[in-house]
Amino acid sequence: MLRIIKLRQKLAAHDIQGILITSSPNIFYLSGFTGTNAMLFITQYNNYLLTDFRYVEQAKHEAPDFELVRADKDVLREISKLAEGCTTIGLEEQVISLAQYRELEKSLSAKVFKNASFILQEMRQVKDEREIEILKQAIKITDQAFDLILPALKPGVREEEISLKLEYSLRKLGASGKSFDYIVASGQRSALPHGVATAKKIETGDLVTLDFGAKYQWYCSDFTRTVFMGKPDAKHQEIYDIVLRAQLTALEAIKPGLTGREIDAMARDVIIRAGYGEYFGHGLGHSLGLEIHEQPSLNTREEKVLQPGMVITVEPGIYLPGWGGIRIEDVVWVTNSGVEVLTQAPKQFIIIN
Ligand SMILES: [Mn+2]
Repeated sequence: MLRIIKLRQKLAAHDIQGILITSSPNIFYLSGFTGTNAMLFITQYNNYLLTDFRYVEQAKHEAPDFELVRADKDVLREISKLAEGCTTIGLEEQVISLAQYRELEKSLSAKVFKNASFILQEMRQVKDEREIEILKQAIKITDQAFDLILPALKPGVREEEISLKLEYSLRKLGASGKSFDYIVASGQRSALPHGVATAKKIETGDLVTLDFGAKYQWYCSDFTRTVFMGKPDAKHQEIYDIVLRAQLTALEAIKPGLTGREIDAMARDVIIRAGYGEYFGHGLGHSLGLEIHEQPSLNTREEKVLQPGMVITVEPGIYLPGWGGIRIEDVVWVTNSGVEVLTQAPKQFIIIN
């Protein structure tokens, strides 16, 4: 209920009398409901959860703070009844489709619609104690899965097989699924920052970037390491060291009060000074929680200020087309004075012979 109270304060501050929540992560965040078909409608006085016959019992159990409205067919007609006293209705602009919006305009023709996506985004930025505990566990099992995968990395093994084994390990360790399509990018493919696993076989002399994460109790973890198959040359080690230095620089610098842009610049500066600035083409990191990418980010444009309780990735990389790429990603928890690095996996250049 604490979340509902906070939400109501924000609705009042933005002169919104009712908010319609349609995205699954926000529905879960506010109500605890995990089914696939529901909407929430929340006013200053009532919380409604609208769902169909299939989910009635589940909703009673998972969302006891909500008044259940069974709507098998015309959900919007039900909402228009609930919204009678509201003049302005908040919508999640980022997730509502044009078709849904047109329907809403028809059913709620006298209402003013306001974007309210940012309200939930803001609320979810700072994690509470329970969320931190779940994220820590999600990260712990990801560390363990990395340990377990190292013996499977051998010349001749397909990237897809590694991806499957990672997912299997994570699920054995308690994950309910994967937090995104795993990146297993070997050889020249490691220069693709989002090189999802393919049928390519891992070969001696390859850099192999593994980027994966668990979905655990609805929360996401995210993790990246690049390892080497065989005997790395001086350049492999040089690039690895630069990426690591950039990452450590950011980990030491992060604290509440700095903007995402300022943190990004500190890590980026290390890579620029080493002469590889143009090969680090993405942002330094992103928050995560119920979704793999949340607000705020660490990148060249982010003006949002870090606050205690945020959980964010730090993942610099250097990608040289035709040669390969290296990325190192940890998840950190912003504390009152700095950070706690939640990822425990080793960070030295792992060489597999
Ligand atoms: Mn990431």
